Order: sequence, then structure tokens, then C-alpha cells
Amino acid sequence: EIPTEQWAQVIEKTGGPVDYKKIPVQKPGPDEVLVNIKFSGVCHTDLHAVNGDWPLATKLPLVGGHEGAGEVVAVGDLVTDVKVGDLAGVKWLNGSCLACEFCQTSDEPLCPKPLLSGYTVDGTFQQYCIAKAAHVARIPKGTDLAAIAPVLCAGITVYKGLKESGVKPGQWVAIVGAGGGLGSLACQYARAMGLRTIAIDSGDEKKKMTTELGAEAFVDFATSKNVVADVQAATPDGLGPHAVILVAVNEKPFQQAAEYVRPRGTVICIGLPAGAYLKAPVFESVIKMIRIQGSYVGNRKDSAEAIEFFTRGLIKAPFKVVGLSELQMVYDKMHKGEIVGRYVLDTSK
Ligand code: 8ID
Ligand code: ZN
Repeated sequence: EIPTEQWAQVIEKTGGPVDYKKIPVQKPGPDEVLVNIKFSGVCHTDLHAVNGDWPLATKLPLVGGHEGAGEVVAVGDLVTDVKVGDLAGVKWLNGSCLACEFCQTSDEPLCPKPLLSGYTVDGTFQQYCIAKAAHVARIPKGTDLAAIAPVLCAGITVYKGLKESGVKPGQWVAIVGAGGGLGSLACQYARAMGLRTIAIDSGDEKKKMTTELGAEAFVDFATSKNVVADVQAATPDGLGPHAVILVAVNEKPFQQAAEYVRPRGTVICIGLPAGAYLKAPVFESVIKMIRIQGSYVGNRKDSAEAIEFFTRGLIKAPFKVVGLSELQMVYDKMHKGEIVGRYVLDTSK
């Protein structure tokens, strides 16, 4: 039975704090489903939302979260392809118009009227969450819902970024921020896609984890005397990686990547540090013919593919499970850059 009340983490004003309390369970509209969220990953985007880091306002009060895995408990009248009892994932893209040029060409993250989970609509830091049926991720029966939660944003996003980079099996990719949530999944997707990885992050724990996840080299941005030289030296011919995947939450590496990427290489920007700007030397950018591009989550097909990699057993990134009630502790660690991999919240405690 669907209760009328549920536990949730709510922010009343930008800047926080999050308040663990009971709120009403909503009813799905005709094209929506209600998902009983069992587990939700905590993405750095959720912390950006609390802090008001971006030039886009959130709804308030707000329930954050957009890596929610659970079971469908109710569907609207118009929903025919998702059934009560199905497993489903609530992603960042909660819904889109399905009619604009971008939705028509399967670039739905670029829809000018998106619904964003945990940002413009309430997200997955609650026990019952609403999403548009067209956009919920389909999760196969029997899936470990705690383990798949981080795939629903971090996994999809880095998989899409790697595809957008155009890098081919056997080529080198530098993952900047490799020890965090997106980075740890990027190490796994890169290995599954046949790529060779240079992990860039800081500290022994992150070095150990990224090595176990398949990275062949580690550059510590905090202790390296010359990050650019060290990254280039990690490739056999010293010419640098074919692609750079930027998932750090700091402006500096966004200004460094163009310096160490290989000629003809691609820099993919994914991380969204507050107030940051991209910068690259015009001279090297021109004579190296480099490409610098943004990449933003993934479409429904990218999502299904990213989930399929997980279901095939190719994606095993470390995560720690704590109760939904402990979200503030996770934010505090995230703020200090202390999280190795991902935290996942169990909504039952
Ligand atoms: O679609 C998108 N573009 C998208 C989707 C999901 C998330 C973008 N994001 C954004 C988030 O909003 C956030 O800005 O990606 C960024 C990373 O999210 P995350 O992986 O959830 O964050 P994290 O777990 O805190 O990891 C960040 C890592 O960056 C490292 C930190 O040590 C940490 O491990 N890092 C930092 I801060 N500065 C670094 C540097 N100079 C660095 N690593 C290398 N060099
Ligand atoms: Zn996210």
C-alpha cells in the first residue's frame, strides 16, 4: 500500500541545511509514474543545488537527488509501457517536452523546457518520487538497486562523455577527478570500452582505487610539480592522451587540459565548478587542432546502453551505503573532497 506520508530530505532555502522530515506522498499525473525509491546516489550536482552554485534557480522548498533506483508503485492513465512492479531509475532528466527539435532528434537533454530531478522538480532523496514515464530508466528484474544507483547519473554521464570524445579502443584517456563519483565510474566504463586510462586526482586512497578500477597511471594534482608534463609522460610516446574527460569540481584543470591533450585530441568538459571559465592557449589549440566540447548527461538510448554495461557485469565501482537521514554528513565529506567513489543513501533509514 502507498502511504500518505514519507521520509524526505528537504531544503527550504538556498545554502541549506537539509532537513530530514516527513512530507506528503504525491500522486502521479497521467503521463507519470510513482517510484518507491529504495536507494539514491549522491552526486556533486546535488551539493551545487544546495549551495546555489549555478546561474539557474532551483525550486524551493526542494527535495534533491537524481540517482534513484526503485520499484514502480503507481502509473498514470496514459502510461502503457511501464507497469506497477517494474524496477525503474529516476535520472537527472525527469522529463522533457518530446516535441522540440532536440527531443525529436534524441538530444532530449538539450530540450529548452526540461524537468530536472532534484532541481526544478522534487528528486530522489525521498521514499516516493514522481517522474515522466517516457524518461524513467528501465532496470532489469533482479538488479542490485544500491549498486546501480550511481549508474543513473554518474554512469550515464561519463559513458556519454567517452562516446562524445570519439576516442577509440586502445587509445589513451585522461580522467580528471578520477577518484570521485563520476571519475570512478569513468575508469570502469573506459576499461570496458577498451581504452587506456590516466587517472588524475589526489591522495593514496584515490590512487589505489583508480588503479583497481583499471587506470594504468595516476597523477596526483596536489603533489605533482608539473601536471602537464606528468600526464604527457604517462603515454608511451610522450604526446599525451587522445581525450581528456574533465569531471573535477575546480576551475584549474579546465585551463590545463588543452596543454597536455594530444594533437587532434578532444577535451570533454563535464564537471560544473561554480563560476568557472574555460581557457586554452590559442596558439597550441590551433597548431594541435584540438577540440574542446561540453557533454551533458545522456539521452534515453545512452542511458539504456550504460545500464546494459552494468547488467553485463562490466561496471563495478565502489560505493558506501548510509541512511537517507545521513545526507548532511555526505555533503560535508563531499565539500572537503574526501569521498572516494560514491555514497548511496538507503531510503529506509
Ligand atoms: O552532465 C553533466 N555534465 C554532469 C552530470 C553529473 C555531474 C556534470 N556533473 C558534475 C557535477 O555537478 C560536478 O561538478 O560533475 C562534477 C563531478 O561530480 P562528482 O563526481 O559527483 O563529484 P565528486 O565525487 O566530488 O568528485 C570530484 C573529484 O574531483 C577531484 C576531487 O578530488 C574529487 O575526487 N578534483 C578536484 I575538486 N580538483 C581536481 C584537480 N585539480 C580534482 N581532480 C584532478 N585535478
Ligand atoms: Zn548527477
